[in-house]
Amino acid sequence: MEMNKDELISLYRQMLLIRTFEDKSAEMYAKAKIAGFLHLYNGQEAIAVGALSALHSDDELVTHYRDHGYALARGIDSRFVMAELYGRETGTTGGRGGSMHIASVEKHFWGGYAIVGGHLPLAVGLAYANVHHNTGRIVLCVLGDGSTNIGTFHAALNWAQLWHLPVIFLVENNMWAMGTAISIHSSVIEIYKKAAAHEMYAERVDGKDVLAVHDAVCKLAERARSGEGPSLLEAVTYRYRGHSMADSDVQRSKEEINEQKQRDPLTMYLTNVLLKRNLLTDEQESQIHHEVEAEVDEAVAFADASAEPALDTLYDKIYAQPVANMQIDGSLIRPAALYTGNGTHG
Ligand SMILES: Cc1ncc(C[n+]2csc(CCOP(=O)(O)OP(=O)(O)O)c2C)c(N)n1
Repeated sequence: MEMNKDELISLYRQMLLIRTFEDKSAEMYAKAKIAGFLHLYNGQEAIAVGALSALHSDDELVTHYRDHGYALARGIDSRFVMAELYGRETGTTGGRGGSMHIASVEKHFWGGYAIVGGHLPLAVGLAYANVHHNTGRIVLCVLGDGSTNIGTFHAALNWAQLWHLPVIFLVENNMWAMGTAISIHSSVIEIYKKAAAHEMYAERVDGKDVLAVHDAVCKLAERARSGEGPSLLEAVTYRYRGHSMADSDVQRSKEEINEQKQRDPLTMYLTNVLLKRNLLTDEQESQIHHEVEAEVDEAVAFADASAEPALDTLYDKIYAQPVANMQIDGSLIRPAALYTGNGTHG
């Protein structure tokens, strides 16, 4: 898919937004504004931006827990994403999910998932449902290299291939699964080769090159849409930060991290594409920086000003009925509206 000048500049803006958002999230985590787990996406931005720019905005998306970049690249308002990290009622899932569970029904983003590989069968189900209802939509399922060692990986690939479902399994190979290097956790280092066990079409791409990712996903999306079935794309990348904010990151050497930063996806795209082709001036670039920083500051201000969910809504939007009404901090917590049949939630 050929992109015009504005679209090419937009790829850079999106990557910069993700990086700036992630840096700000780390800062807010350190200030204890954000609690729980926080897995940041620094270094991997070109994959989410390249992949989603190759899909229709209503194609189905389901990801692992490293999901903020996908939410932003899908066009979810950064204020609502930040508010979700803060656990506020204005967040994407009303503050219930937090960092690992950003989701938006409206944007066909069915969520980040915390259970490694747990979302792969869901992606197969989504693809099956879309074929059944003849929607023309395809599914992008994002996972990490470590997730390809888990049973659901093979179960999902098997069914997707057997039923020729329109799903792209996008593996972000950032060389590490938590603190375990790929050479220690996987018998196959070139992850795309694992698809061969299911006779599934697979490719490997430079995950730091946003245009290469875009082109690869365009091709695989076309295959899926024209009934040629599923595929697996391995995007080779690197994450700059530890596994999560709780990780002291002692397993990786400083030399390795610094070497990886020499091929930074944002810098490479800015220098080798936008500036080289005269699509952007230095002034326009610094203007984009200012705009992005202002947007992220606004997201933080919005989250700060948002309320926490009211305690008496604790059981709203859940599937199981609590055993009985209970008291927390002197407040009566009532069963979910879903079960009393008088609410709008569920
Ligand atoms: C079923 C399951 N087992 C273990 C964990 C703990 N865990 C969380 S992330 C992770 C590593 C996943 O690595 P990878 O798939 O490469 O993704 P990355 O974090 O590198 O993006 C593990 C083992 C989990 N969340 N779920």
